[in-house]
Amino acid sequence: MALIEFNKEGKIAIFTINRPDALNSMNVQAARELHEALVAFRDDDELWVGIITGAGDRAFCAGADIKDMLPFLQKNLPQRPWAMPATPMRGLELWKPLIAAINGLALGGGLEIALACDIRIASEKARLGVPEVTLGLIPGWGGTQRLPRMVPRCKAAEMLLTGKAIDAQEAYRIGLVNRVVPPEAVMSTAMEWAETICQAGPLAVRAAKEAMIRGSNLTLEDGLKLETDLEAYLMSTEDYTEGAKAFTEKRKPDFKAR
Ligand code: DAK
Repeated sequence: MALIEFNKEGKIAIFTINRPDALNSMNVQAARELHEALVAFRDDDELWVGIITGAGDRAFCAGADIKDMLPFLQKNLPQRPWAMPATPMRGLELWKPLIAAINGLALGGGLEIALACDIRIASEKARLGVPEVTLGLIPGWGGTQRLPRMVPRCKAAEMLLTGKAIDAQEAYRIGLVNRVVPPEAVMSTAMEWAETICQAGPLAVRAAKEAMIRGSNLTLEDGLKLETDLEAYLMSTEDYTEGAKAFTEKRKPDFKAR
């Protein structure tokens, strides 16, 4: 049985972490499967947007599997960091957009998966936190870096230093999630957002994500240069020709990701 289910609905890829008995915590095998599924998504021209969610109604993901992944990391870090499969959390560049459909607990590595997504839809029942310090560790899939870049620094410090989880409303209030919806609406809301993104030019969507993410590490001047380069590239695409033509012809564009 796959630990990461990979389903396709039109242009949308749905990845489901499938270890509900262990609150969808990520063991090494699940991390490998997530790597493989996301690489397949990246390389499939027919897939434009991805959604990551968790199986069952309790958890999105309760983090790294403490009994499996943490011993593996203890053995391999720091000499063999590459032993850990590359994912968008660390090591895998992915410009196609990802939506986290947070159907329940998002803790530790689970919250870090959500932080590596671009849009986060949370269930009213979700709780989000980085409890690693309570284990004597710090987050290792980017939590110490992405969280303070995403929410006010004092809230990031509160979460990272106490390890205490916050509820979905608090996560919304501090800008950690885009929407909070009833549990039964999490997946349908994520699908609606994905479908909306699929209406836009896919190459433009990817360029917007790339500009945003790479730009956040650049000076404003270098970021503006990156933006110009990406814009020049987009202007050379068939999709832009189609987008502008569709506007003048007062019809919906038929984008092809070319
Ligand atoms: N790992 C392994 N098993 C887990 C788990 C986890 N993270 N979370 C839950 N489970 C398992 C429980 O062991 C239990 O299994 P059985 O005993 O039934 O076999 C089952 O899921 C149900 O959980 P509970 O019985 O504990 O359920 P409760 O409702 O009582 O409690 C809970 C729910 C979420 C409060 C509790 O399960 C809990 O505290 N879980 C641990 C949460 C946590 O500490 N997460 C952070 C893990 S550390 C790195 C990359 C990533 C990371 C680090 C480095 N590098 C690339 C360097 C990430 C680190 C982490 O995420």
